[in-house]
Amino acid sequence: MEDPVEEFDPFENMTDEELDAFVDEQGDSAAAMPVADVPEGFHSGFVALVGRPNAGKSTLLNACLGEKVAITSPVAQTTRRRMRGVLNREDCQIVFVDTPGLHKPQDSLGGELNRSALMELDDVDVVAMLIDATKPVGRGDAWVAERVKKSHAKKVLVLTKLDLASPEAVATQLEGAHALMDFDDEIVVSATSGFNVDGFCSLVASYLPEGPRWFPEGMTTDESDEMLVAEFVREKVLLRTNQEVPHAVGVVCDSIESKKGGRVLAIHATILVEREGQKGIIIGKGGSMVKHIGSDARRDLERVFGRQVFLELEVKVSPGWRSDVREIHRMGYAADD
Ligand SMILES: Nc1nc2c(ncn2[C@@H]2O[C@H](COP(=O)(O)OP(=O)(O)OP(=O)(O)O)[C@@H](O)[C@H]2O)c(=O)[nH]1
Ligand SMILES: [Mg+2]
Repeated sequence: MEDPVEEFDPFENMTDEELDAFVDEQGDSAAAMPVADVPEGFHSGFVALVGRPNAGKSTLLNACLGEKVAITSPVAQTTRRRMRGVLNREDCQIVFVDTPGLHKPQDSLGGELNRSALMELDDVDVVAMLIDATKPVGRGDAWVAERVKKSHAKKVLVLTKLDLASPEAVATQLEGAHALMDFDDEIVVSATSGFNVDGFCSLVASYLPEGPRWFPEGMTTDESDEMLVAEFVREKVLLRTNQEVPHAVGVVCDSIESKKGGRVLAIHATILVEREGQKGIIIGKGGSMVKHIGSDARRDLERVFGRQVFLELEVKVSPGWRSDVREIHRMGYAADD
């Protein structure tokens, strides 16, 4: 697949001034209320994971939490919403903020994805800028770095996918990253092998101020159940389809009903595509594709909710939804949702 970042032109759809003004306008969107007393010397704060699409942000978030809350896939622009994941340790609470990959926007949806990532830069204590060890540092990274530089947060360089890179490649990537900007710290990780994942958590924790718990201890993510359903279904679509289909798909969870005395959840979700042909691909021969997507998603949802799940999926066409701001809001992919 063509990497949209390679032909990156930041001036095409948004000027720097427009982006800066937007980020300034956002104010303290990460503000949360303290929820519990904590021992003296307790540290807490917010850590944004930013970078180009596919850099490994969501995979690193899941690895840090030891639990899958964010969807991941080889398709660029998998993440469409800012999502918080909470890591509780004895002496600190780290609130990770996963963001959509920063990229050249092709439509209204792309613009919203960039905005929701950029909104986080000034509202956090630490910005972790992820760079893929296997993809040469390029204009896309330079553009991200320009934004990161302006944040008042501590800046940590995270070179990801170490398991896929030779020591020489790592050295070249670090050199390329150092040329982009000055970082306060850096670390090399592999989220899939687990290498340095704890080290990354400890590193960012060391930059957090003393503070309260912002979220209750049992809470791992601030996503609603409906949004988790929609995202897990979308992930399965991304993993089973290719070419233009993954980007044309949006998922809405219509209902979640508790049945059989709470032992079963009956869930209905709608998969939206832009064209009839895409609908045919999602449904598949004799309904085989949608059946696979449903059973893949059901397995994940049963794990997430700890209950048996009946998942009903419907496929609908919503022509050009990615250019329709109302539809983008309805699906929950807008920056301020
Ligand atoms: N081998 C290897 N693959 C990784 C690692 N981290 C992420 N990946 C893979 O890289 C791909 C992209 O990972 P994501 O976590 O979805 O990337 P992202 O930065 O969240 O991407 P967007 O949401 O599109 O911005 C997936 O196929 C992951 O499995 C890693 O440490 N090692
Ligand atoms: Mg992601």
